[in-house]
Amino acid sequence: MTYEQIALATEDGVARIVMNRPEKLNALTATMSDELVDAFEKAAAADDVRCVVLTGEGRGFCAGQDLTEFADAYRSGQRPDIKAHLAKTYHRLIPTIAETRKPVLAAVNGVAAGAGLSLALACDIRVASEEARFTQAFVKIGLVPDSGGTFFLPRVVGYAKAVELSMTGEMIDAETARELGLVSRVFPSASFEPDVSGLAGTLAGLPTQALVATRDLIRGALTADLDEALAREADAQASMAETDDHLEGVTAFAEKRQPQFRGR
Ligand code: LHQ
Repeated sequence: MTYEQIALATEDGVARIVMNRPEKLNALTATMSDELVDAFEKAAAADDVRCVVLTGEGRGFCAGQDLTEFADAYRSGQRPDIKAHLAKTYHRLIPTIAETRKPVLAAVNGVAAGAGLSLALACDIRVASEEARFTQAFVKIGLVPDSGGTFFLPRVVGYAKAVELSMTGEMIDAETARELGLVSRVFPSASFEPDVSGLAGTLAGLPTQALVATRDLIRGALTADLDEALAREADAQASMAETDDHLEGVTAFAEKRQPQFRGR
């Protein structure tokens, strides 16, 4: 697939997926959604990719659904078939991101609104530029959060803040997002790209299978009881014990050197 609205480039084990409609703050079209699914699938399948970064070109991360996509229907007094649209777009894209078998880092360079915020929430780790802003914009157009917005946000910031942010649609800045745990780190805008590359490079150098299994376990444990969680940990640990990276980790420790993990 050739891309019109995104870009994908891989360097030093990091696949960088860039939403690229800067003049519209990277608002999501059906085309962009298809392209993002394709890019995440490609990055997940590539042996040389050990970390995926999702970011936006220009001053926006992603302004959510492109509201002009349905303009004709609204103008003619009809209503778009949103259920069909969700099935075609976000219900493929969000699980694809969330289930990528590589660590996924959202590098939120600018405003993230509505489904744009949901994209970031579906990633494993979120970092922001100090210029980033965040809003559950859905309520402002009389909609409920979709694209996983009701699933991930309470898991990330807790029930009370998730309800408040979703009901008010309040725009919050990067520092507030960090205080809420919505993003892990805020980087100065001047050093945003190198700071993101540094973190992505660190993730790409870690034992990839263990990172993905860790995410799976933590996500699963949110709805498991303790016995189930312990049983899943034991199964996953038995699998990790078979990996080359585990052997490398314990060997490097014994030899008092830095491990060279290969993601195998
Ligand atoms: C946009 C958009 C946009 C098109 C900025 N679309 N052009 C799922 C299924 C079905 C239906 C609906 O929704 C969903 C899920 C959702 O995502 S619902 C939420 C959709 N998103 C929004 O409601 C956010 C709308 N945008 C905004 O509120 C503002 O643009 C924000 C707060 C994001 C940024 O404000 P500013 O920094 O002041 O920028 P701006 O408003 O001037 O936008 C710059 C340009 O981007 C502008 O175009 P123009 O040609 O006038 O320069 C905007 O029209 C365009 N743009 N968001 N979602």
